[in-house]
Amino acid sequence: RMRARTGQDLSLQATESELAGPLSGACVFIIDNDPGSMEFIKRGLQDGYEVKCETRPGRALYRCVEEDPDLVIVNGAMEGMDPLRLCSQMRSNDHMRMIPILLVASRNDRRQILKAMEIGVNDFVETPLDPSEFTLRCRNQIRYKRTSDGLLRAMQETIEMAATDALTGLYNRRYFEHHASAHIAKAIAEGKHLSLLLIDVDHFKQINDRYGHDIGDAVLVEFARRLRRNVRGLDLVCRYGGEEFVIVTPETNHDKAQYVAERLRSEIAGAPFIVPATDEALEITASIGVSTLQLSDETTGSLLKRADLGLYSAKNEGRNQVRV
Ligand code: GH3
Ligand code: MG
Ligand code: MG
Ligand code: MG
Repeated sequence: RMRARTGQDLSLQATESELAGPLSGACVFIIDNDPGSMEFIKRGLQDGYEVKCETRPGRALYRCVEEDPDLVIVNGAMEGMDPLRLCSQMRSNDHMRMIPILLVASRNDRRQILKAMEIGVNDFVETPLDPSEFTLRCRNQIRYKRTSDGLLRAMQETIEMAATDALTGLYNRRYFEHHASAHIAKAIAEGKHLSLLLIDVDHFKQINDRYGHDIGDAVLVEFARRLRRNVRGLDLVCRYGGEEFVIVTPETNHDKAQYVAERLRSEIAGAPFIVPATDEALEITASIGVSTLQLSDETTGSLLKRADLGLYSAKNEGRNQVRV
């Protein structure tokens, strides 16, 4: 059995109990505007499912998105409406794309079955229902849904991990390199301002040397937190390298960028960093180089280069300062 990082079960193989019984906790949503046949379908399901029903076809799509079931069963013999139109709407709904649909079709309606499969209905059973076949087809669809849910979650986690710095939780350099250029291109296209801040912890090597690498790490975590808390949601905050950070601030001109940088500098220097599990309070400072979009051929590289020159001056002129 394959397990993702968080330990959730990807169910790539079924255990024997899963093959024999219902998949525990699975939610099945039945759509049928006839209470009698609805009851009949419901009774055909194995115990152990959480069963939800909707008799008003006009509400079915909305309810389904809300309930987010593991399987939708649609009675193909509903009176006064087109069940396949409903299936087709569900199939093209963004929130329902991954939810399997099983059609209960009449044995003599081959055209409906073919049409249903064309629309993307996942499976069908014919009336009169064969209870064992109904059970198995439901379970197969639910198991398939669970497997794809697990894979999707694992994939989302992987994407998130690939973009994130594990220590600080900020975006990493890879993410920065992918997205900074898009921010710049957008600013140029829309004629908007944009600035970049390059931030480096002062004498960080001494922190490591004096207090150890773990304390150094804790300082970086708190440092990142102070950066994040003192910029806007639309600013791109990244850990660029060891003790070096970069922030892209859209819609921010030269003066405003300097103001933001100065605020960050004072948020770092203004209050000591408390070392966890000791009473030690560390005075941390940072130097910041700022650059602002000037030319229409500006790139991430040219902005970084100018910010780096500012950072170099800030270091040379005594650290704990902002330079452009
Ligand atoms: P300056 O003021 O000139 O920037 O001096 P500095 O000591 O900060 O700069 P230097 O580049 O000499 O040292 C950076 C140090 O950061 C060296 C490296 O061991 C440390 N470092 C880099 N990444 C990490 C990390 O993830 N954790 C810890 N604890 N230290 C790190
Ligand atoms: Mg440094
Ligand atoms: Mg250095
Ligand atoms: Mg450095």
